[in-house]
Amino acid sequence: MTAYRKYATITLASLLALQVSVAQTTSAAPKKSLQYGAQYTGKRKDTAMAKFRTNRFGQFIHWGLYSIPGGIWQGKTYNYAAEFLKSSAHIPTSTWDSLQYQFNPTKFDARAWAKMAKRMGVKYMTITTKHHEGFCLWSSQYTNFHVGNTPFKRDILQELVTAYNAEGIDVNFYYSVLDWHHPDWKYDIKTAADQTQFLRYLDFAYNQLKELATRYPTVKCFWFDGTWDNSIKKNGWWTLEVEKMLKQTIPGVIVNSRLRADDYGARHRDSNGELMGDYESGYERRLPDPVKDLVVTQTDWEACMTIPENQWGYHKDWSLSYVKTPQELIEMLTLATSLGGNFLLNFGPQGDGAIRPEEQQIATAIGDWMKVNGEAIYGGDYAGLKKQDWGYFIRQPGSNKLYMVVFNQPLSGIARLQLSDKTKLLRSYLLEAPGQTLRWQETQKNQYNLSLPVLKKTAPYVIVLETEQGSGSTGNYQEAKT
Ligand code: H76
Repeated sequence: MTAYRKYATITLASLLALQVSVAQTTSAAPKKSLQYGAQYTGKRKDTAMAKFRTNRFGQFIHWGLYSIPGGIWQGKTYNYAAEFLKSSAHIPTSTWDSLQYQFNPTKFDARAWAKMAKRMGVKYMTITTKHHEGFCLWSSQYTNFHVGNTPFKRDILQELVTAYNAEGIDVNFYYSVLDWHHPDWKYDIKTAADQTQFLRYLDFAYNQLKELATRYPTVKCFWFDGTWDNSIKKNGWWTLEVEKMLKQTIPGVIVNSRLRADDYGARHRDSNGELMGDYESGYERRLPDPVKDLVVTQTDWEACMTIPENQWGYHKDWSLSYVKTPQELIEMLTLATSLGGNFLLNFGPQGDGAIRPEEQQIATAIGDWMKVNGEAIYGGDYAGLKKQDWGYFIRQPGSNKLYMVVFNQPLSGIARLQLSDKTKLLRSYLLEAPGQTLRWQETQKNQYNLSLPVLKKTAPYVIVLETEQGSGSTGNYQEAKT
């Protein structure tokens, strides 16, 4: 029996306790005393986290039994997320689970997937080891509901880890705590018997996570999902125990904020407002506002994004919602980088193991752009400057370069730059054509009009500003006297 179990009784008692204990500290705001809250404040400073942060661009992969029906059941198309088909079409668990015997993705080629990812320019890949349906992409010793018991038999997770790592791409594991297959899963805890049953589920999930961390030791991050139900909120102790166990098993491993709940059921941020886990993972199919949401720059964070509106698993019919263009996706990646966050772009491979042509085309288009402009993205960070009309500033820490990613080409051919009062402009050029220097003039204090290159193309482009920290202003402008 796992050692963490001792917390279970404490937690059951705290469930019933109505009184919230508040410990007064010497600081102005009273802090609640928490056993299961944030473990530290601010950003992690170790090299594993620095690697995660400099990766910036990742590939999300949703693959499971839901990839076989692809959003269509008994001739009827369901527009809701394809990986939710069991729920949307009210399919009984035993019927759904028998898809296991149809799972035979003969076109699956882990090396081809990894090559496509490499070409697209991602530095990490996050794979659904188990989604809400409960089906495992590895041969888990804790359930029979796994890929080893399909006609395909092969350990898909191992093949993916090997192939992606061989391309130099980090692999992260998505794990859904919510589980539609396991008989002991519960959405809420109302009685002691509920808790007893749910503890069996929590043991199962804990054991699976330990198994994943032990069997696939190169995993860099665990990406938890399906943790929003009351059952988990009432067992915040378990989320901390999982975080600790994973970190003990794999030094440096990263855990997203979505796993965590504290003593009072607060999620992502604890009852004192501190981020739990290592990075904020609440941005799903949306991005922070680059003007209003600057608070994101104070922690590490990652946004995950679908290509259609809300399809993660493979859906056969992409005509049912708006499908984002490569340029929109590149802008999202740039926006995320400019606010110090990562961008995780989702792919839903087909039930036969092939990747749909639309996704391949998007990957190619993004890869073409990244090949030329990736220097601005990888390792890029918040520049501490106001959002400007032409696009996004990105800072490269430890370098004297500021990058401008231009999405809105001014008709005037002139971009207005507001730099900080200590930034002196030395040289400016198009990233693609470093030999050709661009001209600028200071028009107000630390505000410059930069003459953009005349370009025939319509794609976003990057301008490099070589700078020096010192006195920013040239003084060559005249202020009005009023
Ligand atoms: C709701 C929900 C889940 N969270 C996203 C990241 C997908 O996995 C979706 O199925």
